Formats: sequence, C-alpha cells, structure tokens
Amino acid sequence: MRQGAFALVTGCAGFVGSHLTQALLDREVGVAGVDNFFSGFPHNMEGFRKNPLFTFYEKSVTQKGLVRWIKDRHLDLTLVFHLAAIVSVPYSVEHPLETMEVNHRASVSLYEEARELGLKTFVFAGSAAEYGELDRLPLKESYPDEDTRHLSPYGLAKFLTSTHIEKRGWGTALRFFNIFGPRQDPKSPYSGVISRFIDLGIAGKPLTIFGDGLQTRDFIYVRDVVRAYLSVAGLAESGPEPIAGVFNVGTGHSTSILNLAITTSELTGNTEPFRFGPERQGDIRHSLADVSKIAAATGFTAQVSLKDGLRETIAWSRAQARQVHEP
Ligand code: UD2
Repeated sequence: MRQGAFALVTGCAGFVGSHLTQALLDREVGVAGVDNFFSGFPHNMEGFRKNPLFTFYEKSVTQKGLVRWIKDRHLDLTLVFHLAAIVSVPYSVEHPLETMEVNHRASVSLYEEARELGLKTFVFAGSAAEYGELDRLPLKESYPDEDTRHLSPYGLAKFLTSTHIEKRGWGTALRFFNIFGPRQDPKSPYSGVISRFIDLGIAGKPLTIFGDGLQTRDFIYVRDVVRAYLSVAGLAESGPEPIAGVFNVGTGHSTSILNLAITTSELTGNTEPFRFGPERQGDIRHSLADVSKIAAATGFTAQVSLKDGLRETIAWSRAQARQVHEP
C-alpha cells in the first residue's frame, strides 16, 4: 500500500465512484467504500469487491459521525472522496428538502469531521449546475455568488457546499461538467444524453433531440475525471500535494447535441433519422468550462477526445448487451 494512503470513497457503487475506487486500488491505496444503493448498483463494484485492499460498508452519508466511524476502523485513513449524492436534477426539484439534507447538510458535516480529524484532504463532487443561469462563457470558478439564480435545489445545494469548502481554505470542490463513460446508467428518463444516445444507437432506434440540437455541452470522459481526482488529492504520478479550493473539471471544448447525435449514430452504425422533441424545461443553452485554474494548480488537462471516449463507451455497452442476451 502507498505509504500513509487510505481513502474513504462515498458513492463507491456509483458511476464515477466505482471508477475512482478502482483507480485508487490500482495504485495500492486502500479504500473504505460507502454506498446505500440509492442510485448505485452492486454490479458496479464487481471489479474490486473482493480486493483485499477494499472494505465495503452499506450506509447512508446522512449518518452522523460517519468519518469518525470509518477512522476508528481504519486508523490510516487520510483522504476522503465524497461522491455520494442525490444525482438527479429533476428528483431534486421534487424533493428539495431531501436534496439539501444530503447534498449540503450531510456533505458539510462529513467535511467538518474530516477537517477536525486532521486528515490530508477532502474532495467534494460539485457540479456545473452550480453556475445556474450564468451564461458568460467559458465559465470561471469565480463567477457564481449569492445572487446567482440556481435552476434546481441540486445546483443550489452543491453550490452552498462548494462555497463552504472554499471559505474554509482546506479541501477541494470539483465542479464537473458533463461526465460520460462506461457504467453510466442509460435507463432512467433523466440519464445523461450520451448514455441514452448510445443505448438507442446500439438498439437501432431513433435518437430524440430536445429542441433544435444547437445547445452545447462540455463532455468529459470518466477516465479524465478520475485523473482530475487523483491530481487534486496529491496522488498523481507527478504533481503537487493536495490542493485547496474550487476547480472546474471539463475539457474546455464544447459540442452541440446535434453533432453528438451525428457522431454517435456514425459510431454505432445507426441509420434511423433523428426525432426532434420540445426543448426540455429548465435546460441551459450553452455550458463550457474554463479549465485554466486546475491546469495551473496541478497540470491537469483532459486527454481523451470525445470520439475516443464514445468508442470506448460503445464497446462497453455492446459487451453489456451481449451479457444480457447470452445466458
Ligand atoms: C447536466 C448534468 C446535471 C447537472 C446539469 C447542470 C448529466 C447527466 N447531467 O445536465 O446533473 O449537473 O448538467 O447544468 O451530466 N438531450 C437530448 N436528448 C436526450 C437527452 C438529452 O436532446 O435524449 C439534451 C438535453 O435537452 C440537454 C443536453 O442533451 O440540452 C444534455 O442533457 P443531459 O441531461 O445529458 O445533461 P445536462 O447538461 O442537462
């Protein structure tokens, strides 16, 4: 095990959490993983469930004193990666109090425990949703303030937690733009556009574009997201010790949804014409990260192109589909 490196990963059975856990274990960092399967799945942990460096606890992050509880069992705990959250924006609109409880109050409480215990760092999973209605592109970490109008309780709760961490001057909040890759669940109506387009593309069904398709997003592949996590936590091959503050994690390039639909159709061999539906309520028009702050602090830049990420995700989805069909 890396000397002195042991991490708590909340949301270890989720899409991003499972990739991060695997990457930590690959680097011989021990991991205590926590998940309550609210939106994660046991099968996401298949690759590491039996790894001797990994211990799983089925728990909610709303449990008071969770970091201390883990520290009592893993005395070498030094790092916390807090990914467990209410992840659906529409769910947050319907359940604002639950969202504030999990994505803000419980998150701040875990953060304060980690700080009081004198751990090395605490990394919080923030979101581009923290920018709310702001449309000065590219989006800089310094733009949102108390007057920013958030479009959902999800965005507000994440913003309040990131701001708390920034003001304390210890620990990191990462504002992720649109993450995609293997293990992103395509089945919910609120799933990310890429997981839906790939799922439909492989099935040879028409893709639905909401609005004119000229809205744009900054899509980042999950492997790059994991690299960003490692770089801010002081675990990159070359790079600084843990850094503090709020940082965007995106590619700094944007793509229109129409362009994405064309590329995904080409790569999946789907020839069905697109359907156009009404614009989705509450959608932002454009989203693009200014990525200079994290690059200056850690040297991190995204490396996987959209096309390569799509190819890898399609290959994974096809393998999944085969597993379902072959007994
Ligand atoms: C992303 C995040 C969300 C929040 C938000 C903040 C994901 C999955 N969601 O929402 O958690 O952080 O950013 O701004 O990363 N679309 C279609 N057809 C479909 C599905 C989607 O045209 O079948 C469009 C949709 O209307 C939108 C775009 O694709 O304009 C991206 O949609 P999304 O749900 O993947 O992500 P976004 O940016 O709304």
